[in-house]
Amino acid sequence: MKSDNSKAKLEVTLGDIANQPDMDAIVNAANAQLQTGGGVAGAIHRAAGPGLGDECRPLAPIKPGEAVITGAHKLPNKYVIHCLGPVYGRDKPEDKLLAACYENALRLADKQQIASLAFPAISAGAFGFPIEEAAAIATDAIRKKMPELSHVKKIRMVLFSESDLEVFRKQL
Ligand code: AR6
Repeated sequence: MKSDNSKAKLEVTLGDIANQPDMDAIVNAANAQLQTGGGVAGAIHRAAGPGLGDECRPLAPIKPGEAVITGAHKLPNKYVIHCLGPVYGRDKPEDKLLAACYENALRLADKQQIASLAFPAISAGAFGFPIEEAAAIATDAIRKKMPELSHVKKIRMVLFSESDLEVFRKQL
């Protein structure tokens, strides 16, 4: 499903964020230390190999809402943008911090002249965000940022289950 504006397009799909070979960059739902973990961070670091953790080490720690960019190592992409989402119920204001992840990732991508970027549902796993809230914040933040983007032409939300995909579809 696609939602158009004059410049960039937003689509949603079911899949694995570590297997998006047609995208220039993927976003990691990172931990503060930017190292491997469960969920998205585990999948990305496993596929990228240990070089990603090595490149990340001097960039850590990051704070909730922040984003940093690295190479993609053995992944089929050019870049990985690492975002630390807020922990639901702990990092406040969680809605603004989650929106900041999407805004900062898109700003970094555009600065790097990246044309296509895939996001997972940041904070909607181990960090406990209800998927409905996470989807509303993510799609709203992306849509607000889209008109400002010069280089990013394609934004993809990659969801890990049919039910999460359906929640995001309803937002579009
Ligand atoms: N591709 C796409 N989506 C995925 C994948 C995948 N391979 N794996 C899980 N998801 P999470 P968070 C979905 O926990 O909530 C880590 O351990 C998942 O179903 O990866 O931001 C880090 O080290 C959920 O909807 O990220 C951090 O400590 C969404 O991606 C912490 O978890 C995010 O789940 C970050 O927690």
